[in-house]
Amino acid sequence: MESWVQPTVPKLPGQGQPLSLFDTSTKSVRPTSPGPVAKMYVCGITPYDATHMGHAATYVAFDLVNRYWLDAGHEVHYVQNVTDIDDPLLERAIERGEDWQAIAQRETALFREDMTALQVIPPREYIGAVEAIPSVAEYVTQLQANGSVYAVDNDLYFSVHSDPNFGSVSKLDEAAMLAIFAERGGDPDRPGKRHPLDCLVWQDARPDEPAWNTTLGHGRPGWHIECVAIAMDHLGASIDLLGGGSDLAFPHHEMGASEAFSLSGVNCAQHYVHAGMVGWQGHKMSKSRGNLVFVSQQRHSGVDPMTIRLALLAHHYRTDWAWTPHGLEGAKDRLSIWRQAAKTDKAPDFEPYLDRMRQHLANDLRTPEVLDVVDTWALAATNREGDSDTSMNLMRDSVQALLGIAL
Ligand code: 5CA
Ligand code: ZN
Repeated sequence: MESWVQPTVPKLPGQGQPLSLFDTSTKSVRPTSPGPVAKMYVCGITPYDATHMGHAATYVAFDLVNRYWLDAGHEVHYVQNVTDIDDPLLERAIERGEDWQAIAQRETALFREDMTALQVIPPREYIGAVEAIPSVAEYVTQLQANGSVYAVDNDLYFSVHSDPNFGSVSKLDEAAMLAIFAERGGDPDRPGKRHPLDCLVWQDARPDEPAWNTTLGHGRPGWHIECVAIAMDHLGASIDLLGGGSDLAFPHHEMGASEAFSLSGVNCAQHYVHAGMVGWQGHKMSKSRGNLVFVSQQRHSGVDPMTIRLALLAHHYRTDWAWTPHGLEGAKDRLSIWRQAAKTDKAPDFEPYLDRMRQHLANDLRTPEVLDVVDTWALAATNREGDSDTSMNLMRDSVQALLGIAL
């Protein structure tokens, strides 16, 4: 699938400490240790509705990882999927009386526009679930061969307890897993399953639903194996970071990690990183609940995308927080102060501020503190404290390279 437009990322002098991130599987902040090529897979959208602020916050969080690794001199191999066939998309198509493919194409196009406007660096490979179907069929065949897959009617299930480490990503106990499995696409009560948590890897064709001919027969992939197949095809068996919002830790990344382990015998990711949930009007923003603030809606009503990005960056990526008009106003003021400050002719040397920006980013992406650092510089520049007129360029470049804020 076509990705989107690459933003300008200036090269900065020097570099910071290695990036440390909170890893869900160890519940600790640990240094990342990529090789020359950092490998990152972030779960993409299910394109049945427009990009909301929760999606934007999650993709901006991983964009900061991308930018920090680039700043540290790594090449970043970033892969993302689009779940362009799944139940929610088909349900929406029926509800609206629209073709499911038309919805997927339209919403994916809008997502690309939103990501471009928000200066999110595009993935090198942007892969649709539909494109990955032949590959999914091959991986499912491998899972069948090693005995971790069984049939219920003509559907195929992955036996989660074939992996002795099942549960090690989300660290939830079985009762907690059972409680949320059904809410997040699982079918714990289906008769014929060997264990309620076993997950679908291949669904036999249903009447009136799209299906594809593969070596497994006529059908379509389960959700988790889609991401496993795309990640393994493009990044190999072991990656530096598997990411998404916290609602993906279980079941999606838990199941995916087990399927991947069953296929390769190695842990699929060094870090499992999850962004907090953004809410609106008292609840997690979700397409199913319909309480959404869309990026495109804000853009079309004249909000500068850089204001949106700054509003997102004002929250630490790992906390749950609520979108508010007040937060957007604050970001607008901050952006205008930074833009003003960057036009002055006397300011403190930015280099020590760049060091501090990097220190806070390296410590689990502490963006509220990073914004404070830039605020402090901007205040001094506005008061014409200091005597450097070259710092303005370094400030602009730093803010653009590390935060994705073009002034
Ligand atoms: N296609 C799957 C992943 S393979 C999916 O979860 N799609 S999604 O459209 O529902 O979500 C896309 C990404 O946005 C996921 O990483 C999800 O965790 C994240 N996300 C969804 N809602 C929110 C929210 N309210 N706040 C923060 N992130 C969210
Ligand atoms: Zn995924």
